[in-house]
Amino acid sequence: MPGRIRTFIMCIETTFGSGAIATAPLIGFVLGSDSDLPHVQPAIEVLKELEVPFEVRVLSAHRTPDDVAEYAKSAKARGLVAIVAAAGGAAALPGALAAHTALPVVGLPVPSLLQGLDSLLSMTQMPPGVPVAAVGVGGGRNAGLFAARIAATADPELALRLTRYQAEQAERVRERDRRVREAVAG
Ligand code: RP5
Repeated sequence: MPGRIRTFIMCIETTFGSGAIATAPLIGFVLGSDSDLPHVQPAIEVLKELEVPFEVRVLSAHRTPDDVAEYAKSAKARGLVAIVAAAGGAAALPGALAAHTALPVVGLPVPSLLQGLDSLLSMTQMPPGVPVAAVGVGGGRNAGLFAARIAATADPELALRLTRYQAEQAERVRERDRRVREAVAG
Protein backbone atom coordinates (compact mmCIF):
# COMPACT_ATOMS: atom_id res chain seq x y z
CA MET A 1 0.00 0.00 0.00
CA PRO A 2 1.53 3.38 -0.97
CA GLY A 3 2.71 5.39 2.05
CA ARG A 4 0.41 8.33 1.33
CA ILE A 5 -2.69 6.12 1.33
CA ARG A 6 -1.52 4.37 4.51
CA THR A 7 -1.06 7.79 6.17
CA PHE A 8 -4.56 8.81 5.05
CA ILE A 9 -6.11 5.65 6.50
CA MET A 10 -4.18 6.16 9.75
CA CYS A 11 -5.52 9.74 9.96
CA ILE A 12 -9.05 8.47 9.40
CA GLU A 13 -8.64 5.76 12.05
CA THR A 14 -7.18 8.27 14.49
CA THR A 15 -10.14 10.53 13.89
CA PHE A 16 -12.97 8.02 13.86
CA GLY A 17 -11.49 5.06 15.68
CA SER A 18 -10.73 1.94 13.67
CA GLY A 19 -14.27 0.54 13.93
CA ALA A 20 -17.02 1.36 11.51
CA ILE A 21 -19.49 4.09 12.44
CA ALA A 22 -22.59 2.28 13.66
CA THR A 23 -25.24 4.71 12.41
CA ALA A 24 -25.87 5.35 8.72
CA PRO A 25 -24.08 8.52 7.61
CA LEU A 26 -26.09 11.71 7.15
CA ILE A 27 -23.24 13.88 5.90
CA GLY A 28 -20.80 12.93 3.17
CA PHE A 29 -17.36 14.52 3.16
CA VAL A 30 -15.76 14.34 -0.27
CA LEU A 31 -12.12 15.34 -0.61
CA GLY A 32 -10.47 16.11 -3.92
CA SER A 33 -7.28 14.58 -2.56
CA ASP A 34 -6.02 12.98 0.63
CA SER A 35 -3.86 16.11 0.99
CA ASP A 36 -7.09 18.00 1.82
CA LEU A 37 -7.73 15.96 4.97
CA PRO A 38 -6.03 18.34 7.47
CA HIS A 39 -8.41 21.09 6.33
CA VAL A 40 -11.42 18.82 6.76
CA GLN A 41 -10.45 17.67 10.27
CA PRO A 42 -12.15 20.65 12.02
CA ALA A 43 -15.41 19.78 10.23
CA ILE A 44 -15.03 16.13 11.23
CA GLU A 45 -14.39 17.18 14.83
CA VAL A 46 -17.52 19.30 15.00
CA LEU A 47 -19.70 16.52 13.63
CA LYS A 48 -18.23 14.15 16.20
CA GLU A 49 -18.97 16.69 18.96
CA LEU A 50 -22.55 17.01 17.74
CA GLU A 51 -22.94 13.25 17.22
CA VAL A 52 -23.80 13.53 13.53
CA PRO A 53 -22.88 10.37 11.58
CA PHE A 54 -20.77 10.95 8.49
CA GLU A 55 -18.59 9.27 5.89
CA VAL A 56 -15.39 10.39 4.14
CA ARG A 57 -14.34 9.69 0.55
CA VAL A 58 -11.54 10.87 -1.73
CA LEU A 59 -13.01 11.54 -5.19
CA SER A 60 -11.61 13.92 -7.77
CA ALA A 61 -13.70 15.98 -10.19
CA HIS A 62 -10.92 15.86 -12.75
CA ARG A 63 -9.16 12.59 -12.01
CA THR A 64 -12.08 10.29 -11.11
CA PRO A 65 -15.08 12.10 -12.64
CA ASP A 66 -17.15 8.93 -13.07
CA ASP A 67 -16.75 8.08 -9.37
CA VAL A 68 -17.85 11.61 -8.44
CA ALA A 69 -20.99 11.28 -10.55
CA GLU A 70 -21.81 7.84 -9.16
CA TYR A 71 -21.33 9.06 -5.57
CA ALA A 72 -23.56 12.10 -6.07
CA LYS A 73 -26.27 10.14 -7.88
CA SER A 74 -26.51 7.54 -5.09
CA ALA A 75 -26.09 9.92 -2.13
CA LYS A 76 -29.76 10.63 -1.36
CA ALA A 77 -30.83 7.01 -1.68
CA ARG A 78 -28.07 6.07 0.77
CA GLY A 79 -29.49 8.46 3.37
CA LEU A 80 -27.19 11.45 3.07
CA VAL A 81 -28.82 14.85 3.67
CA ALA A 82 -25.86 17.03 2.63
CA ILE A 83 -22.42 16.79 1.07
CA VAL A 84 -19.36 18.80 2.13
CA ALA A 85 -16.83 18.93 -0.70
CA ALA A 86 -13.26 20.06 0.03
CA ALA A 87 -10.91 20.91 -2.81
CA GLY A 88 -8.13 23.27 -3.75
CA GLY A 89 -7.00 25.08 -6.89
CA ALA A 90 -9.38 24.59 -9.83
CA ALA A 91 -11.89 23.30 -7.30
CA ALA A 92 -14.61 21.87 -9.52
CA LEU A 93 -15.56 19.15 -7.04
CA PRO A 94 -18.57 20.77 -5.27
CA GLY A 95 -20.05 21.86 -8.60
CA ALA A 96 -19.47 18.45 -10.17
CA LEU A 97 -21.29 16.83 -7.24
CA ALA A 98 -24.12 19.40 -7.32
CA ALA A 99 -24.60 18.67 -11.03
CA HIS A 100 -25.59 15.09 -10.17
CA THR A 101 -27.70 15.51 -7.01
CA ALA A 102 -30.41 17.76 -5.58
CA LEU A 103 -28.88 17.49 -2.09
CA PRO A 104 -27.31 20.66 -0.67
CA VAL A 105 -23.58 20.81 -1.38
CA VAL A 106 -21.28 22.88 0.83
CA GLY A 107 -17.90 23.76 -0.63
CA LEU A 108 -14.85 23.96 1.62
CA PRO A 109 -12.12 25.88 -0.25
CA VAL A 110 -8.70 24.51 0.60
CA PRO A 111 -5.71 26.89 0.71
CA SER A 112 -3.71 26.51 -2.49
CA LEU A 113 -0.84 28.09 -4.43
CA LEU A 114 -3.06 31.19 -4.72
CA GLN A 115 -3.89 31.12 -0.98
CA GLY A 116 -7.27 29.53 -1.71
CA LEU A 117 -8.76 32.45 -3.63
CA ASP A 118 -8.81 30.24 -6.73
CA SER A 119 -10.55 27.46 -4.76
CA LEU A 120 -13.12 29.89 -3.34
CA LEU A 121 -13.98 31.45 -6.69
CA SER A 122 -14.12 28.07 -8.42
CA MET A 123 -16.73 26.98 -5.90
CA THR A 124 -18.88 30.10 -5.77
CA GLN A 125 -18.98 31.26 -9.40
CA MET A 126 -21.38 28.52 -10.44
CA PRO A 127 -23.70 28.84 -13.42
CA PRO A 128 -27.35 29.59 -12.58
CA GLY A 129 -29.21 26.35 -11.89
CA VAL A 130 -26.40 24.52 -10.12
CA PRO A 131 -26.12 26.01 -6.61
CA VAL A 132 -23.16 25.45 -4.33
CA ALA A 133 -22.83 27.10 -0.92
CA ALA A 134 -19.30 27.73 0.28
CA VAL A 135 -17.62 28.61 3.55
CA GLY A 136 -14.46 30.70 3.71
CA VAL A 137 -10.99 29.47 2.76
CA GLY A 138 -9.95 26.94 5.37
CA GLY A 139 -13.34 27.26 7.08
CA GLY A 140 -13.55 23.64 8.11
CA ARG A 141 -15.36 24.20 11.40
CA ASN A 142 -18.07 26.29 9.76
CA ALA A 143 -18.48 23.68 7.02
CA GLY A 144 -19.16 21.08 9.71
CA LEU A 145 -21.55 23.37 11.56
CA PHE A 146 -23.41 24.26 8.38
CA ALA A 147 -23.83 20.59 7.51
CA ALA A 148 -25.05 19.92 11.06
CA ARG A 149 -27.61 22.72 10.73
CA ILE A 150 -28.93 21.12 7.54
CA ALA A 151 -29.22 17.75 9.29
CA ALA A 152 -30.90 19.45 12.29
CA THR A 153 -33.84 20.62 10.18
CA ALA A 154 -35.13 17.04 10.40
CA ASP A 155 -33.74 16.15 13.84
CA PRO A 156 -35.04 18.10 16.88
CA GLU A 157 -32.49 16.50 19.24
CA LEU A 158 -29.63 17.60 17.03
CA ALA A 159 -31.21 21.07 16.87
CA LEU A 160 -31.08 21.14 20.69
CA ARG A 161 -27.42 20.11 20.69
CA LEU A 162 -26.69 22.94 18.24
CA THR A 163 -28.51 25.42 20.49
CA ARG A 164 -26.44 24.17 23.45
CA TYR A 165 -23.27 24.55 21.36
CA GLN A 166 -24.15 28.19 20.65
CA ALA A 167 -24.91 28.88 24.32
CA GLU A 168 -21.55 27.38 25.39
CA GLN A 169 -19.76 29.40 22.72
CA ALA A 170 -21.45 32.59 23.95
CA GLU A 171 -20.38 31.78 27.53
CA ARG A 172 -16.75 31.40 26.40
CA VAL A 173 -16.86 34.82 24.74
CA ARG A 174 -18.42 36.38 27.89
CA GLU A 175 -15.58 34.86 29.92
CA ARG A 176 -13.03 36.49 27.57
CA ASP A 177 -14.93 39.76 27.92
CA ARG A 178 -14.67 39.51 31.72
CA ARG A 179 -10.93 38.69 31.56
CA VAL A 180 -10.12 41.56 29.16
CA ARG A 181 -12.09 44.10 31.20
CA GLU A 182 -10.36 42.98 34.40
CA ALA A 183 -6.93 43.15 32.71
CA VAL A 184 -7.36 46.67 31.37
CA ALA A 185 -8.87 47.86 34.65
CA GLY A 186 -5.52 46.90 36.25
C1 RP5 B 1 -7.16 19.47 -5.80
O1 RP5 B 1 -5.81 19.64 -6.03
C2 RP5 B 1 -7.26 18.76 -4.49
O2 RP5 B 1 -8.48 19.03 -3.87
C3 RP5 B 1 -6.09 19.31 -3.72
O3 RP5 B 1 -6.48 20.42 -2.91
C4 RP5 B 1 -5.15 19.79 -4.80
C5 RP5 B 1 -3.84 19.05 -4.81
O4 RP5 B 1 -4.08 17.67 -4.97
P1 RP5 B 1 -2.92 16.59 -4.76
O5 RP5 B 1 -1.82 16.97 -5.71
O6 RP5 B 1 -2.47 16.71 -3.32
O7 RP5 B 1 -3.54 15.25 -5.06
O8 RP5 B 1 -7.80 18.75 -6.80
